[in-house]
Amino acid sequence: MNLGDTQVWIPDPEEVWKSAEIATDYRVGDKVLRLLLEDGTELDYSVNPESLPPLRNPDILVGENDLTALSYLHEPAVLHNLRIRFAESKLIYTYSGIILVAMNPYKQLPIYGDAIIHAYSGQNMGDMDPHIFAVAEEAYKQMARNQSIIVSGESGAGKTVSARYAMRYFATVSKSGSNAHVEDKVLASNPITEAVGNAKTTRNDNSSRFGKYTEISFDEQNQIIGANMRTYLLEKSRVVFQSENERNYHIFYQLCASAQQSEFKHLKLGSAEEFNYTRMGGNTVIEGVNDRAEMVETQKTFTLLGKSKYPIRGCIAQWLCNRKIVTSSETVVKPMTRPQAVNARDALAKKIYAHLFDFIVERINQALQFSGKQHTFIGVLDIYGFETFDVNSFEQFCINYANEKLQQQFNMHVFKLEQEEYMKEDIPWTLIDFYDNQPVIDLIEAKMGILELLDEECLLPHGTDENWLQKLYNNFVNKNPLFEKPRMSNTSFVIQHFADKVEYKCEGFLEKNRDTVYDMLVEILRASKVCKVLVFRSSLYLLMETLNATTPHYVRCIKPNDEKLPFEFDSKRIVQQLRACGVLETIRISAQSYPSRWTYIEFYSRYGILMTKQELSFSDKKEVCKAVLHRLIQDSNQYQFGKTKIFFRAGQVAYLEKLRLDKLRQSCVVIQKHIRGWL
Ligand code: AD9
Ligand code: MG
Repeated sequence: MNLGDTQVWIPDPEEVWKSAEIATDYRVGDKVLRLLLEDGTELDYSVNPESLPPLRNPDILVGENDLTALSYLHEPAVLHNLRIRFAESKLIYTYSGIILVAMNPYKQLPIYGDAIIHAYSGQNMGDMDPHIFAVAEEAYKQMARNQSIIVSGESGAGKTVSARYAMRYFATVSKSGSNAHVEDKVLASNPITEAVGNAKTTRNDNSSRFGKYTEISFDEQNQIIGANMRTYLLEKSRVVFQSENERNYHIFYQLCASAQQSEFKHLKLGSAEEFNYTRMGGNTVIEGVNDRAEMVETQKTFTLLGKSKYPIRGCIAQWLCNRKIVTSSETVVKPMTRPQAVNARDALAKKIYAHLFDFIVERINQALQFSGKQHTFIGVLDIYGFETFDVNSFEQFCINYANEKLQQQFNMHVFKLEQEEYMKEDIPWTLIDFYDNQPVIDLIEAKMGILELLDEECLLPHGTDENWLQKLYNNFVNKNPLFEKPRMSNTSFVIQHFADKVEYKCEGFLEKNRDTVYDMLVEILRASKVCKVLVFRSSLYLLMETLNATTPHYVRCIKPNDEKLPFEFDSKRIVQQLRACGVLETIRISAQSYPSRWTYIEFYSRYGILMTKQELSFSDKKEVCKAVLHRLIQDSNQYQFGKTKIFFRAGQVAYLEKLRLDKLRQSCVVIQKHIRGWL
């Protein structure tokens, strides 16, 4: 085989993949390739004779707006295509089959105005450039059934911004004269929850410290009638502790910045620099953000949601309460040690804040309640993606567990349904060994799994993090391949998640788990005497149930660099995220699959014009379809005949369409000739 001049990709420590050209003839069985690199240097590259480096796509395909349309489908092809679109053409959206990949541009782009919304409204996804509005339109169009838009990605990748745009799309396209304000109210829920649930972190100045699922309700005319919101896992520790260069929740700074305003004077607040809880991170301001002006906005949205239903003063009294606790640390009563008192104070502050947060969400839900009949809903899920830090604790464990569940749902939707359909249709097709993450979910949630052991330990009067960890070691080390004990540590454990291995420190698991379950536990124990433990798990379970009953649409946000630089493409960071979010899995399956499917009836009606008299003489329509395809497409690997459908490989339907169009044109010419003859 002569592969001279062929373009390939080879691994590179900096760029992940770099382009090279095979410089000399390559013969099958050779172990070394002479490569010509882009900088003009030559390189002898050892290869496994059976597998050459991944091949480059022809230039004509580069820049495709759907990654699954590439001819060679592999990681370097995907990365290169995204680089060309993002870094060169400044296009932030790309499809990967059913996923919308959204790269954060870190720059305001003129692509979100009402005119653009109207341009997408009513259009087909395939006819328009990839966009969050195209995904929103797709969900809107399919509203005969409940829909969901699942937005995920790591911190700062653009989830909240994407979710906001999707919601704005619905509000704009469904605007009616009669119920005009309801859309605005639905949108107003965003700034309020952001004021109380978002904070500056080192990764994102406006980082959501909770997960949010907003269900927008529509009536039979597809008009918004209201909404309902569920929140998950608010980060309570932030109320009492912030790392360097991070802040507490925005609302504290907004209130402090507005301390001198008449409506807040009675709170006797001072500057954020004065309070331990707000100055701990070392910097109380965010560049480019005016907290006082933000407070005005927050107030405006409170008002929009209906002042009477929204006792803003009542809420602020609660904030005040929070302040008072802060100062009480100096006047702690004697019998407690100072650390104990500090702990008690912090625990109370966290509890109050969590209650307040829930209270606000509840009030927003009340304000968005609808009276009419809901026909369908579109749910928008904005939830943190998979997380792995240097030190991972209970919070990361919960987040990653939630992501395992979401990934499984995604797998179910894309891969399993896909494969099941081939099987149902009796198509000879090898099962693709996609990653099924059920085993890791079992490790976490099955009987005697990590969570059950944690709950048990929490119920013991002298339960400790260490005892619990010891039980994990006893139960899983060398027994479950997804669980490991780190060699150098007796205080942590490692889980092999779908995206990566993560080491969790056991410290604080019991307390934090108790914190989430305790109130509910007591209630349940009281009510039923049955020790059935709920955590976060029950709300996660409910969320999964809800999502499973909808048609899902996936948006995967990618953070292109850690420096927040506009249109800067950091290959390493991007590949890491593509691997973690399932994009590369979809690519792999697309490469082996049949993207177009037609029932025999559909095919027969559409392509009747291509059938010969002899083919049409068969009484069985299926036989007609088979005969015509055998004649028109020589390579029988390009299609498969199922029980009820014909499956086509990429490009085949386009080819048939072209034949059909040519035939129609010919027929037109013939008809015109006849007409002329008559005249
Ligand atoms: V976190 O997990 O809540 O910490 P998100 O939600 O993924 O995170 P967010 O949507 O808040 O990230 O985006 C971070 C910042 O990126 C925004 O504040 C914007 O400055 C920037 N961003 C994100 N998407 C876009 C966009 N489509 N256009 C312009 C964007 N800027
Ligand atoms: Mg966010």
